[in-house]
Amino acid sequence: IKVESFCPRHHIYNNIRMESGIMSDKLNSISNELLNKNLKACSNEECYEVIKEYVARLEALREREDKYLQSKLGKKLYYISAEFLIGKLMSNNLINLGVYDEVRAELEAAGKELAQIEEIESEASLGNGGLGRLAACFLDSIANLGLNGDGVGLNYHLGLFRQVFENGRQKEVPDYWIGKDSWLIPTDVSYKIDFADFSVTSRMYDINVYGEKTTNKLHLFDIATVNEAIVNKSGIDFDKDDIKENLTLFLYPDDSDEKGRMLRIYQQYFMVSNGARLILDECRAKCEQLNAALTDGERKSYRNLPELAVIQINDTHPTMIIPELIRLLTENGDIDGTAISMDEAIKIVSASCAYTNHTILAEALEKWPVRYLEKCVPQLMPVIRELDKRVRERYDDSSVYIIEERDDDSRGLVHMAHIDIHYGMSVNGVAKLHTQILKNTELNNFYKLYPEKFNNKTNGITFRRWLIHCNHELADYITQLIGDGYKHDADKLKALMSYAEDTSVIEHLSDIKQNNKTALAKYLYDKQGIVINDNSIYDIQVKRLHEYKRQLLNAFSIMTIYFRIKEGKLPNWTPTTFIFGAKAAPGYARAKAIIKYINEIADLVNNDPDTKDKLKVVFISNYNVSYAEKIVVAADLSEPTSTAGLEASGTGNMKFMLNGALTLGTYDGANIEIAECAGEENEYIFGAREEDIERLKKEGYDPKKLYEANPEIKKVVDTLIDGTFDDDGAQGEGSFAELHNALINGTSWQEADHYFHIYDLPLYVET
Ligand code: 26Q
Repeated sequence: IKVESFCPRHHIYNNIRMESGIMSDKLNSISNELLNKNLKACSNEECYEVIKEYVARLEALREREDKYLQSKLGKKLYYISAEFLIGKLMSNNLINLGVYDEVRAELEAAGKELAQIEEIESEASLGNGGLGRLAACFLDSIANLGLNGDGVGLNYHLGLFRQVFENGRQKEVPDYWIGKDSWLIPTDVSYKIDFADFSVTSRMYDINVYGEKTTNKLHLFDIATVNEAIVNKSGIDFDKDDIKENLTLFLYPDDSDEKGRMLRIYQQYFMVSNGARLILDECRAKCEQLNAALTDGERKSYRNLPELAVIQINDTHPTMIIPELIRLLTENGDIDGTAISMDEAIKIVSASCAYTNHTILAEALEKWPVRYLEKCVPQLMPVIRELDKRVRERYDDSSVYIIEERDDDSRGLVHMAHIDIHYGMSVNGVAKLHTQILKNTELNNFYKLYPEKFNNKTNGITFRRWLIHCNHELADYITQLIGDGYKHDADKLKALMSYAEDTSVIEHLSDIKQNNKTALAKYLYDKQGIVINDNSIYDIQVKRLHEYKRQLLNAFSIMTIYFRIKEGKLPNWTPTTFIFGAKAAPGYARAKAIIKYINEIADLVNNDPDTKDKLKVVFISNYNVSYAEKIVVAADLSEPTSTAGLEASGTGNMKFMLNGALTLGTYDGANIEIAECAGEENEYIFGAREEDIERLKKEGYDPKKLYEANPEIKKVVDTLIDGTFDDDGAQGEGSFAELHNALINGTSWQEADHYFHIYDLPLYVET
């Protein structure tokens, strides 16, 4: 039976599922069995263990509907990705298994709080940002749609670095996440993977991905010889020499800046070679099962791979799976031992692979020196050369070749994306504008060759994590209003439109927002000792730190507001808390300078008696998925401010909008489609559009002129160099001066204000 409990503070009914009228006793019986004590007597750590065991038992007992068992024999998606930014899993697993309310109720009855128990779980930060989080969201959605699809990736021992601030500057510390609290399940699957001078033995670990009716897997490959002791204690440096010890030690913290290349190739090959073998083994197993009921002429084999598997290549990081599959098929032949020719292998693999592009930033497009590949994985080079040769035979245009000839010691560069486009069946961008740009400019030469391959798949987010899990109050209230069908069909949220003018509903929604704001204030205080006023507007920008995302624009705008308040020009200013969260790639000096600059601004405005009650700037350290879950629900304003044309999609923008924040952003990526869906009145669009940027570039953009003509801009931008802030004594030649120079004068390798901060600043401030 369903019981509703009324929560007077939140004026909300909570649905609690009870069985036979008595509170469920499932956790309690497990704790008695496992730990020999009542749930009440368990510590939070023990409760966590009990919940994990409960989930494992639910999984073991799950009824397998015939439909889903059948689908496992059919075509399967392999989403192969160097990153899966899955975050914490406990609560999501409970939600997806449909037992969240029941577990929470039993814990509450035993005097335990689920939120406290969540703190026990270490977060799996196996991704840098959007690309890795997208992969994790897709896995959740695939499972919940009841589709047959698994993830394939690497089991990094250390996730993305943990960020701490020292004197306002980012410092990276290692993030060990694997412990007894992790959801990894060792499997028997193991392969011998060959590199040029040595081999390693892999082991596959699985993480279950629960859908409403089916369970899929995230397969993460690892080796037993990784040595965590080689990590330099004071930071994230480690001994790069012995691949056997460091192969899966670290997730590369480079979000588009190139670094640590050789090891990156070892990692990529290790991932794809394991993935390719797993895919072929599963294909063989399916063929054997299917063939039992088929006659001679109908028998399935590797030649039927495109009917049985589709391999989605998440950016170019797993691209080597194409030559690796071709190599395995041509070297080992078909299931029955018959030979597979190069022509046939290319045809089979090309019809099975699809590629997603996530960026047009030139520095993020992978090009590997032939010399590196020859040194790490020489077995792939003959295949890559063959693929290149075929392209050269068919096309004159050297811009579409796979191997770019060079006169240096690289012996040529392999353009990974070119392999995907020529030898895959689909190329997709991640938002309408991004796909348009791929077709019309960035990949236009390829679009002309293969128009039929290009398509758009605008990104999305899983509602289960980004609404139901992170905003229980809102989810419960929506359920009260429109039922819970939206939990598996997001379109059903449209039913809320009938309440658009209902003031009591609107009031209730703002009460929920207020509760989330208060909860965030408390969390920030408990976690980082930060005090914020929960009656202020929360204006939030959380994402990786990158010049194109333009956190610096936000910083300049805050300084503009600061000066205007000081000059008495903003008498009716509503107190606002600006919250930043962002990690910078460790080698990305400018991004790190921007973090320091924002921390300096915080120091200034938070302590100035003229502004401290009106402006508060907070840079939370170590922004990650768990933080995001608490932040997006509390935001009044979201700030996706990228230079138009450069944010392929963005997905944070969707999380904020879903949880009722307004948006102040550029006409870029998925912001455009969000405005189309949610109404332009809910999205405050500012600044140059993509076509304006193109025009400005053609006409010749001169930021120095704009800066000199506008005293307010000049004053703000000059805070980088005029002594307003301490750049650790480096005045005039430190990291702030470098930022200033890059904006106003440019450098030998980049024109001034490459990301159009100065042009957009007044438009942004006004909006
Ligand atoms: C490349 C070479 C060597 C080492 C690292 C890398 C590397 C690592 C991570 C390159 C790129 C990334 C991550 C890219 C990323 O997160 N892109 C984002 O993808 C999202 C999902 O599609 C989009 O919403 C964002 O707009 C896009 O920036």
